[in-house]
Parts: sequence; C-alpha cells; structure tokens
Amino acid sequence: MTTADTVTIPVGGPTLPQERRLVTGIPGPRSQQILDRKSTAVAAGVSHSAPIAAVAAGGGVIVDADGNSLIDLGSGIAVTGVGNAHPKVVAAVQQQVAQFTHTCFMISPYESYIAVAEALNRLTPGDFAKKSALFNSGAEAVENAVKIARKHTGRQAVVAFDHGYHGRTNLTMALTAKSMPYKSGFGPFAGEIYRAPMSYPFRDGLSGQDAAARALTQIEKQVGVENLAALIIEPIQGEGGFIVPADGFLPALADWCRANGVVFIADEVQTGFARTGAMFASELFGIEPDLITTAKGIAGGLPLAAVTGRAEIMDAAHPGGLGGTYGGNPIACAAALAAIDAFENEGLAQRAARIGEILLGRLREMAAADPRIGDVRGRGAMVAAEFIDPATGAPDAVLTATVARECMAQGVVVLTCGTFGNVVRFLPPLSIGDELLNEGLGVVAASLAAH
Ligand code: PLZ
Repeated sequence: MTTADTVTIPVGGPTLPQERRLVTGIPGPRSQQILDRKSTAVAAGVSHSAPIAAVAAGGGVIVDADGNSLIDLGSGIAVTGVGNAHPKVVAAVQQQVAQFTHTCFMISPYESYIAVAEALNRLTPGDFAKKSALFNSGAEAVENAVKIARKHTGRQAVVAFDHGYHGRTNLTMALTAKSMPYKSGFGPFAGEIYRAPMSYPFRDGLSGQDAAARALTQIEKQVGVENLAALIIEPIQGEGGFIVPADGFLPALADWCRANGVVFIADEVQTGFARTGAMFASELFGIEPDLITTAKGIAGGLPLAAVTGRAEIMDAAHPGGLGGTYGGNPIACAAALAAIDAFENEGLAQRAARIGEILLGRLREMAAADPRIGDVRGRGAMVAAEFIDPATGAPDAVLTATVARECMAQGVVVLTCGTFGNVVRFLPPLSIGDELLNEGLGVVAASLAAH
C-alpha cells in the first residue's frame, strides 16, 4: 500500500497554501497507519518527534498524509533554510538527475563540485586562500576536518566542549558531549578526544574572557598544547541547547589557537547558511576559523557537507587521502548551487535577522509573563527558550516535552534540545511568512499557558 493510492498528494514548495489546517487529530488515521508500519519495519533506535507522515512541504508548512497542514518551526533540524522544494532547487535537481546521477568525483570529476567548492571558499569568513572538500553528512565533514587537522599538525589530541554536538559516527560520538541518547551503550569511543568547559552565560555567569581562561587553562594542564591538533566548537551550540557564548569567548579561543599552532575548527553544520542572520555565525563573533564544517542548509535538503579552510591546511592530506563514493554527488551539488543562489540573491540572511526579531520579541514577552521561561537566546532564525523551575532554576524537561507535544497536536512542529532536555528551539525555514510564524508562536504561548 502506498499513500498515493489513498490521498491526493499536493505539489510541495512555496505554492502550498500557507496555513495551519487540521482536518483530523494528530496523528490522523493515514499517518497512524504509516507509523504503525514504521514500528514494524524500522529499527526502534530511529525515533521521530512529530507523529505524522509527511507528503509535501514548502514555504512554512508541512502537509501530512491526512491533509493536515502543520506550521514548520524546525526545518528538518535547520536544513531547509531556503524552504522545502524551493523552485530553484527543484529545477536544478530535475535537470541534473536527467543529465547524470553519479560518476564518482574521484573517478570522473565534474564542474558542479568545483563550483560548490569555489562558492564555499568565497562565502566563508577570512580573506585568505581557501580550499574545500565535499562529503555527505555533517558527521562525515567533522571526521574529515579532524583528519586534516591531525595530518597538518602531526598531533593527535582534539578538544571539544561541554554541551557540544558533532555527530553520531564513532569519532563524532566521542566529540559529542551528551550520553543519552547519542552515545549510551555504543562505546568504546575514539581516543585522544578531550572536553573543555563551554561559556554558558545563563548558567555560569562568566564573562567571555573568564570562561575562555577557564577552558584554556584546563586544556593546557590536561592535554598539553604540544599534543593538540585541533579545537572544535559550534559558534552557537545547537543540540546542546542553543547556547550563545559570552562576548569575547570565541575570539579568545581563536587567538590562542593561532598563537599555539592549533587548528581552530568551527562546526557550522547547524549555524551555517544564513541561519543566524549572517551567512556564517563565525562572522557574528568576528572570528575567522582555520576550518569550517558545513552541511544541513547547504543544499536545500539534499545530503551534502563540506570542509572549507586555509589552503595550506586543507592541502595537508596526501592525494587520495580524502574522499568517498558519494561525496559531492552531482545532484546534491546542483541543489547546493541553486540553494546558494537563493541565499545570496533572495535576501535570506536579512530574512533570518527579521525572523529573529519576531522570535526574540514574542518569546521575551512570554518570558516576562511566565517565570518558567528562564532564558531566551539566539541569533536570527536560531532562537530558543530554556524552561526552568522558577523556585530553584533547575531545568524543567517535563514541561519542555509537554509543550512540544501539545504544539504538535495543535499543528505546529517545534523541536526541543539541550543537555538537560529543557530547551524549546525555533529553526523555521527562512521562507516562512510573518503571519504564519506569529500564529505558530501563538500556539506555543497557548500550550505553555495550558500547562
Ligand atoms: N555538527 C553542529 O548540529 C547535526 C542531529 C540530529 P549529520 N545535528 C542534528 C540527530 O539527532 O541526529 C549536527 C550538528 C552539528 C554535526 C552534526 C551532524 O550532522 O548531518 O546529522 O551527520
């Protein structure tokens, strides 16, 4: 049985009616039927948040198998920044898929891969010679950034930060801080990974300088700079709780890396591509990373990832030392070139900044009226509210999960995150309209007020 037998599937993209429309409960019967098949056929470890089966999406909505139209405040975890089924992406993919689907860039190279590398070299911060290499997922980009940094420095140790998230492969699990659900029972993990304390202004109250001094002293004493190949950090942490470090923290780390021959890797897998109101979040903090990892937003939903950075570091790996069968697949590259065109020519960074004003404005209003919102933070279209017990300041994961579930039931897809599971995060597609965004936030406010 397929969904197509039983329901008319609308065409996705920005022409979908931009409305929240519930024609059944969530999940409706068709979604439920499909999700029942999921329980039988798909490994239990692969869980899902929204209890729907999606059939179309675009602008700021996701349509499910029952014809419900939900407001999308998650972008498939910060992926569809340009919007689902963006017309330029659709056209580029359709043309490429009819041209050729795969040759393997390591066997018979093609121009679009090179054009994506050129675009990344141009768009990433830093006015120095850069090179790029393409991969399939964020985790794969992070793995390769670490390989390159180790080869360049001849050192092995890598430092990641408390609350950091870098992926689910063996090396990136080691870099990821949170045990449950990402790591628990899956060890042993890769060696020579060390963790340093993050700047988390809401919880540590430290200035950027003091938080950096704390981290750097720990690194010098516990790892030793002579052993350290790289330091990897998300400029704004994503899965860890949308933690925005205090001013001065990131520049202090970057300066220290430069002074000590340590490769500074910014993991911009979640923050990249206009998400934070700048093309890359590093720009907001005035840092020029040696290497930047990107994925998610780069290709409008197709799987593509990259490492971009200083040419002399990128070239440290010997010919044949980097690659993979699918890395820089031609369809994903065509999608990326179309998405990058949209990011550059459709004012999407400005749009993200405007979305941020709406998000921060509405959430701060809610926080002023409800002490259970302990902190509202973020940049551009990457904003979160941290839920606490107002009496103690302790994280309130139960309220967070309840609000998220209630929003889903009311037709608004919101995501949670945070080491303590107490953060509701907002990552709308940059193609969402003000009205729909405000309606979605109204549902969040009502869900909070009801619990
Ligand atoms: N680095 C900063 O945010 C992916 C993970 C969702 P992949 N974040 C979403 C989940 O539960 O698996 C991410 C990230 C940062 C790396 C990654 C990994 O990117 O494309 O999921 O491998």
